[in-house]
Amino acid sequence: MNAPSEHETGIGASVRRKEDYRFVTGSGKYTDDVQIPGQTYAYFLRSPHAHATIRSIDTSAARSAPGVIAVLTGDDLAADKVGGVPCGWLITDVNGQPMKEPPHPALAQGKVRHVGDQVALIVAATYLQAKDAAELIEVDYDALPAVADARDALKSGAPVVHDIAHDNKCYTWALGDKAAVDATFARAHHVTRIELINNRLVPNAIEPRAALAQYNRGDDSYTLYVANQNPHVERLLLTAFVLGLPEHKMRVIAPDVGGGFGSKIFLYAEDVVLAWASKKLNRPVKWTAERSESFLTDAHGRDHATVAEMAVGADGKFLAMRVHTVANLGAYLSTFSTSVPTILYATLLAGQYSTPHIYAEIDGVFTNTTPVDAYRGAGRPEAAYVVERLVSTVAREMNIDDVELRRRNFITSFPYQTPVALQYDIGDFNACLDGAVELADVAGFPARREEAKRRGKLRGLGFSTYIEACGLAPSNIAGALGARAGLYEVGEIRVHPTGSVTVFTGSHSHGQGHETTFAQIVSARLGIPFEQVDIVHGDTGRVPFGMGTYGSRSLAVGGSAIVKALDKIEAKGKRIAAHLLEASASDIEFKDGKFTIIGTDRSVPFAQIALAAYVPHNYPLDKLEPGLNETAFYDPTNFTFPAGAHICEVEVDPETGAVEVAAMTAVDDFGNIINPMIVEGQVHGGLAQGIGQALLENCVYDKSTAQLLSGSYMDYAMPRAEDLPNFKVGSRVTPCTHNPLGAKGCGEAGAIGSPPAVINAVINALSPLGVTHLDMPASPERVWNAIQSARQSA
Ligand code: MCN
Repeated sequence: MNAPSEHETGIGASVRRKEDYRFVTGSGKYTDDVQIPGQTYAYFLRSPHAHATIRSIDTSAARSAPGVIAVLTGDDLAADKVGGVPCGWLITDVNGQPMKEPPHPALAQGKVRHVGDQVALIVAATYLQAKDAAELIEVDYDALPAVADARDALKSGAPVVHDIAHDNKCYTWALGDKAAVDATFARAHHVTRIELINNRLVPNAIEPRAALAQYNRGDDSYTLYVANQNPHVERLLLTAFVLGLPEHKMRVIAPDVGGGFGSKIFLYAEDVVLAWASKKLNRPVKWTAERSESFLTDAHGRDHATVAEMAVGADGKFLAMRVHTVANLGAYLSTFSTSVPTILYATLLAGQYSTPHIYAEIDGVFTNTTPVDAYRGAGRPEAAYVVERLVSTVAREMNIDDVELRRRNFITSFPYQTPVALQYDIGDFNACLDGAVELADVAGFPARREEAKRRGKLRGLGFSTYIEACGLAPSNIAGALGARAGLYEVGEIRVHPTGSVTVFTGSHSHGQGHETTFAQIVSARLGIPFEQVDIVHGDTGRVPFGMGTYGSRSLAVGGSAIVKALDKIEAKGKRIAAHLLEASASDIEFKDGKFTIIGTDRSVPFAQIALAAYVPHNYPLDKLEPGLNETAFYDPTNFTFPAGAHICEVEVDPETGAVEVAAMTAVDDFGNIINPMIVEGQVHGGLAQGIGQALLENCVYDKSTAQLLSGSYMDYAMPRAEDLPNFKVGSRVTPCTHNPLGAKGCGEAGAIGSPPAVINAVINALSPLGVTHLDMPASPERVWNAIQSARQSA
């Protein structure tokens, strides 16, 4: 299964993933696989109410249940002065005031605010003993009125989630020139207005969240194994913000992690409680979520309600765009929750278009629901959905062809400064659209539509030309926008005396294949076999520092840090080679794995330089230190801007409302590509998630009780293979202008571009009946109802 060395392994080669050997043979090591002598098991008693005052908690019976070691509550946490779970990103309100940042105790103190809120920790010798004992805990709740929908939460008289405030608004945030937008709308030839719901999603990684905390009494330190995408940030928040410890007193290890899709970037309340309990009990404490807990407590995604308008000229040119979004933040502020509907959403509302004026206003709102945070795409799918639904609605209302309208409004000259803060460095939107139109055989669509009609089916074609900002982010920009940590990345390369290499990266791989693609970069540059490069990630005890993986940043930022470290190795290698070859370092070039005196055939291979670096007598020690290890940080000067064109073709059965995705085409521009097969796999995964959101997935709360109604796979429909067609995937390349690899991110694109393409296709199919709007997911029931009401009003 390991890629054989005789195969091409350089940059651009479709090398098979070296980590897959471990995964398909069951040799992976996930958090739940870690066993520490003396470890105990944790179970969390969670609130059955969405909103309630806790009058009392009686833990006496549970404490004496078999196997129970301890039962701890919010009072114990408060007595030990353990801080609340912090938010990682501060937002400034439109009136210049900071957002409301209510406390988030890791175990409820006085009140519970969503179903699943943590009320008590039970630690026992076995997991089942802990779970059984939880049933013996008597909690006297005084149920309070609850609110689940963010728009309801803004109404006067709505239940207020946090006592620190009179209402549920966390912030109102705005971007763009409102006066210019309003003035343009006043004189527009045509105005299109749509109202959209971006449906709430549950992340559903295959591996549930898990953590195992160990306190080491000997040196007063902690080791935390945790299924996490971001171990250094987890450590920073947990030590500095919550436990009040110096960072070096905690080692966070995120071993193999079975998918995250954003939901494992955050510091969760469970991690805080486990770390604290491990010291209090002086025993390792392990917890692995059950699937029903994942539904209730993994941070959810999306949940926007938006009104969007486009002002258009008689020639179909976009003149101005106005957007108002109500974003559900849930009951507490999860680590990046505040940045998702603001910085990551509103800044993408220009899409691929040269709309001169844009104004967006966002209300971030507390409700009695699970916290909402980043989920594959994080803000950017929401933006693409608004823009692309709006554009296709303009096309229909003004009777302009979908492709033609997009072309008329595309940005064609770069760099391009959008009216919503971002500066796109490069792109070729026409090239991706041309490619997709050809691959999807758009020309043949009318014939396919006619043929479907003869079978009694409605066929539709939907377009989406999206852009996203990846490679998060320039630290200074992120800092100015409220981030509490820098967003650079680090790469350390250790060259061993035999010339093999270990790379320590601050990025984290939990399915994206970094062990393969990063090894491709290093082996190609140093001219050493692919098998001689190992990648280490996910351990604060081994990797010098890191900002983790999210926002499709690992290659563009983490990969670039590795390239910078390679630059340093090459520079030092030249000095060693110069000494060995008795030449000047400026006369040495490094190519094809050899250091050569330029213009001669006198050269030394990399492996010989590596050995020489460890043999101090070969060169003056006072001039050059032994070894060939280098570390570099990379902080990008801009985001990267992957973009593409997605075209979906659907067939709708008007009798049942069932939608079949007949074809899905994606032509994307990810800049230079390291491994086309891995990139295609990333696109496939994203498309599956995007189609899942558009047609199947929906996280539903009861409006008045705020109970989660879709809390299991019986009620929450994940896409399965039979729901998906064979994807048609293509690529166009405009290399990123500012990172050394010329690469842009690919990990989220599929989930960003596809939902609007799918819904535009369904509306296109139903438009002959007069249907003009549908919300996601376009379930058979929704589609059937839309057909019936269109027929009735016809
Ligand atoms: N790559 C490449 N050439 C490019 C771009 C990327 O060869 N031009 C390769 C990279 O080297 C890497 C992979 O493609 O092996 C993805 O790279 P990148 O786009 O940098 O994304 P990240 O590695 O930072 O992954 C994060 C991204 C996000 S934000 C989510 S959410 C997501 C995703 O990736 N979660 C995933 N893909 C996932 N895939 C799996 N299996 N599981 C998840 O949880």
